[in-house]
Amino acid sequence: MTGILPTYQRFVNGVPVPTISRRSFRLREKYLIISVLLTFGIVWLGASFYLPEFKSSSSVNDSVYSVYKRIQKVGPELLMPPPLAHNDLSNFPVVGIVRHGEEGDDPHIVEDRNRLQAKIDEDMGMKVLERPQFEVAPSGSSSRGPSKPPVDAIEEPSLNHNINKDASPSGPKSVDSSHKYIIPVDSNSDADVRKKRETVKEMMRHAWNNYKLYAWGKNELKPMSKRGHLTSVFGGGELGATIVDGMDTLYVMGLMDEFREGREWIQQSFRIRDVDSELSVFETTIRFVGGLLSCYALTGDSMFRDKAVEVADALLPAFETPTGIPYALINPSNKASRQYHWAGANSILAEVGTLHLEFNYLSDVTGNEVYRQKANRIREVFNNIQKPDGLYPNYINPRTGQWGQRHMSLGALGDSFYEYLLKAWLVTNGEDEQARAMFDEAMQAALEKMLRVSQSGLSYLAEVKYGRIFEEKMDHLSCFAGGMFALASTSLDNSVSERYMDVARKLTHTCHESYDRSDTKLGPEAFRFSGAVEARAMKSNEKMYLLRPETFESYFIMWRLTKEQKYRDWAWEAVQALEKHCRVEGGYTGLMNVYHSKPQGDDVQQSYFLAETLKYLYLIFADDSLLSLDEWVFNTEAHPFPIKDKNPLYRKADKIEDNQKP
Ligand code: DMJ
Repeated sequence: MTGILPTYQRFVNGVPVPTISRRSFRLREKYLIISVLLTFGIVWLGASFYLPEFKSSSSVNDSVYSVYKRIQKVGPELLMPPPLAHNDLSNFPVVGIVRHGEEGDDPHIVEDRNRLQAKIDEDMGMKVLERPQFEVAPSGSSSRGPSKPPVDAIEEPSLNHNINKDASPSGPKSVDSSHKYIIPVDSNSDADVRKKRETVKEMMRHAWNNYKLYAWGKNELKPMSKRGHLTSVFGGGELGATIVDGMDTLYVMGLMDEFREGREWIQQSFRIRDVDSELSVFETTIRFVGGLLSCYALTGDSMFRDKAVEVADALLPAFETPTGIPYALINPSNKASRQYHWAGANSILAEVGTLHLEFNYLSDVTGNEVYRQKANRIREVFNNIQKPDGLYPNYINPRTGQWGQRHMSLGALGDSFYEYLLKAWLVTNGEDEQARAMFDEAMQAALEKMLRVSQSGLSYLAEVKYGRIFEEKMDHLSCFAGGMFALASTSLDNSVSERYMDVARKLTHTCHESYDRSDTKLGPEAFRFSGAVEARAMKSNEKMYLLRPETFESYFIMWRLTKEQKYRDWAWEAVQALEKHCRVEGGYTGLMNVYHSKPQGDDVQQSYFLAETLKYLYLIFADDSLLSLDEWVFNTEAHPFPIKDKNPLYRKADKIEDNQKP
């Protein structure tokens, strides 16, 4: 029998010597074995104690795999390339779809460059919130007051919500600051409508939860690559644009746990003053100031108002120009501002003309007039300047106050300027008469110069340059116009009201056609009317669908004002198309080509998808008392603003608070 340790044949000078076998260890060997065993035991005990996952794991392989999965999740963030240099032209593409920070095959960079090149070519010639109270309104209550929720029956089609300043001369009593918007109970809609509304709510949850999982605190989500998306309109930093933009949608849907987590992030982490890169004055106003002010109106939580003040204050240096018309971009940290490279010395009409609602309301809720003064100075320039053919060109030089290129559009670069003329009048309950007069004059000119009818009878808004039709093309962005004309029609009874409603119906129909004529049933970024082609995109960069809301915005307004079932039906078609083509495991993506039956995604979940697209779709299947058009005006990013003297949640400040003094 051999011993425990191996025996070796030993040689001495090449001659084998006899081996001696042993049955026991020497003392030194025993010490060695005991100390090896002791060390092993201590290491095992330590690992079990400090690494619970190691202990609980069924095998060591599982633990290693779970660590690998975590690194894989973090990986793309670590590998994300740094933002490009500020003066890189590719960072500043066309307004509304600006992106930067991601090179290579990001379709938006390619798209932006194409659009930019095209434009250049063209223009060279709370406290913790309580859950909303889902109460049934006491009988006899009105549908108007926020504390007196719902209605007994869906109202008859009403074209009569005309501004009536005499209705409440002193206005409703304002409410104390703890008063919150109460979501009205919808006791009227049938099971089918409720199911559709719940579908949209579930879409919001899917968009929010995936943003939370993969991009929390970043501006937007890349739903296919499951990571944050950098956008130059927000300076490429981490301002949580999706959180701020999506908050009021969460609130009106009653998603209060999500609302609370968003509020927590805004209070703890949203700090615009620290941003050391360039933000778009316009986008920051409509999404951040607008979103925060809506949350303030809905909840009375002063944290939202104070954050809105921080944002607006960070933008103010951009207004230091000879005319008061702001530059396009501002760096909050060093206060430097400048224009987009592609716009030369000019500011953009739709940008500088879309600050009025936010800046005026901010002055009202803080008592600080500085914001109103900024907005009014811009208004005065536009009121006094000579308008070629009664229209407003898309470019204006803030140093000279002179127009740039005489290119006019109700789509990109022009759109929301016109929208805000109407809404400034609506939200002041008719007080801002100048705005309504400017709106009506501009629309007279627009209908005369831009409104065209195709061979098959589709009405559309073409683009005008130097007084002539420039392109027989309508942007998806201009599809908000159906809703705008309808609001203009029903809010004032005058000689053009009927015409406005007729145009509203026709434009909304055309925008629906642009959806219906695609394989995905989602509408292209722009569509043309040229010979046999009608309401279809022709160029590849026009075939994208960027999760935009404008068409649904018009369906919503048309539904509320006419009660024609087709608008709900069209909205439901859109919901189904979004679910079929845009929904991915990690959220919702835009599409590269709406004419493909299986289109490639653009891998961006836009913040306005939560702020606007899903909000309008939800409201279409909700009762009219939810954000009633009699009490609320939606800013251009679908953030609801209370109507002065009509909505008790207006929350006008009594006096300038110390921390709000200039
Ligand atoms: C939104 O940010 C706003 O509606 C803006 O006025 C223009 N476009 C986008 C959505 O398409």
